[in-house]
Amino acid sequence: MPDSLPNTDSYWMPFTANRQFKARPKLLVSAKDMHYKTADGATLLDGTAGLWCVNAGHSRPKIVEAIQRQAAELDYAPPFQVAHPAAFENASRVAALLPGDLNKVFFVNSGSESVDTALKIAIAYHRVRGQGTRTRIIGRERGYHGVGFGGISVGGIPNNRKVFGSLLTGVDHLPHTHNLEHNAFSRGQPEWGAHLADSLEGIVALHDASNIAAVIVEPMAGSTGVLIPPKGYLQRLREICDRHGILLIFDEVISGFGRLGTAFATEFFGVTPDIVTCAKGINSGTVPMGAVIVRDGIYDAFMQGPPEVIELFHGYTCSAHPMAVAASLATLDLYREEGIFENAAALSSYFEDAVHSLRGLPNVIDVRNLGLVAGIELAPIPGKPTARAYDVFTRCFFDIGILIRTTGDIIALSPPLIITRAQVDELVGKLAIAIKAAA
Ligand code: PXG
Ligand code: PLP
Repeated sequence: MPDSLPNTDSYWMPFTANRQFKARPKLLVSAKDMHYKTADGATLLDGTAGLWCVNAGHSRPKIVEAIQRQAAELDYAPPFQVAHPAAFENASRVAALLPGDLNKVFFVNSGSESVDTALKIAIAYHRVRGQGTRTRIIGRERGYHGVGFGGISVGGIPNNRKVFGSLLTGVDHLPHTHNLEHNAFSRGQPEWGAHLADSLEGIVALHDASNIAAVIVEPMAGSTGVLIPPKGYLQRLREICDRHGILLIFDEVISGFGRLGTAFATEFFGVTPDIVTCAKGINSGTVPMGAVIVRDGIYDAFMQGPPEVIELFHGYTCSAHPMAVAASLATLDLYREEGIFENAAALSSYFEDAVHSLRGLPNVIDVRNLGLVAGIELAPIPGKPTARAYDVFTRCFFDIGILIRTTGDIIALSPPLIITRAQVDELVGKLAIAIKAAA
């Protein structure tokens, strides 16, 4: 360990086994393009785009300079009853990446805030239209929608919910779509499982459509272990929501900004929701930022009362923060100038072949992929769930030179979208070594 090791006492780390971490810290000290440097001086190939967010690659000069310039020029501007011009441009640029009438953009600072904002907008929308009984929200098992009370309520990850009391009331859950018996080692979208969307009809029958505001799902679930929607599944959810006047929310915090080779997953799947949440890739993870994009009709429904009355009592001190906005505009420029989404699309079948070469390695019970995302599921060590994947993760960090992400016994790969074929080979080749070496 270097002499510069910090005193780790005060920092309560998020989603971390703090005592395990502090016994042997994994510290990152710098980053450039596809690589991190650790405090030990090692170089790691970034297989996770930080945490699914650094889509343009690390410390890109264009983004860095935009942030520096903005900090010197206008460090902060209040977002309530006042604004700065670039916020409007940023909203237009984000809206232009979405299809149809998804045109109105509400800025927030994280994916969690984007989810809570979307849920509040959905409930308030029905109320301003005189359908105030529509308050229930339907999420999905194994869904991840951040850590706000709204997000964990509609989310479906037991550990994120179980110690936090009664949560939001009036929430129900669809079944998740993950099924190894039918779909193990699928390439791209699995064939089996569209019918799982039909359970929404059962939930509607139980609660009555007049009480349901919205359904929220990740079009491709990332954080919970890379769950790829079966062919036809999202289309069917859309149809059922339409039939019953229920808003469909796509949580695109991970799938937005090129991860699947299109700007958003809504384009990839050809299914248009009513509300989209996003964050992370909006400025390549450089400054905290998120957004909620709604259809014109939703915004218009709020613009009815006297014009001097605030239409939505909601917002954050740092909504459309100048630094986040500057970073976002520079990032969107870079995505376009360098064809970064197109690179993701062009590489996705090469990436698919590479990750499926891991089939047959010890304990690998599934490989699944879409765009530049892959999930490699390992059989748990009996009685010690998560230990095997954590062992792979630690070997990768300290011995092998790649950064991966694990959740449970599932390894997730989601590299920056500037990755090259040679780097895909390196990432998957090194991961294979780690899987073979692990317990
Ligand atoms: N929705 C989705 C679909 C996400 O993936 C959030 C909301 C929350 O975003 P914030 O910015 O509040 O963290 C996310 C975040 C993982 C992992 O291990 C993934 C996320 C966050 C933390 C860990 O894969 N995604
Ligand atoms: N708590 C207090 C005491 C506040 O004054 C504020 C905002 O003014 C908040 C929480 C909310 O902070 P933010 O707007 O950054 O979400």
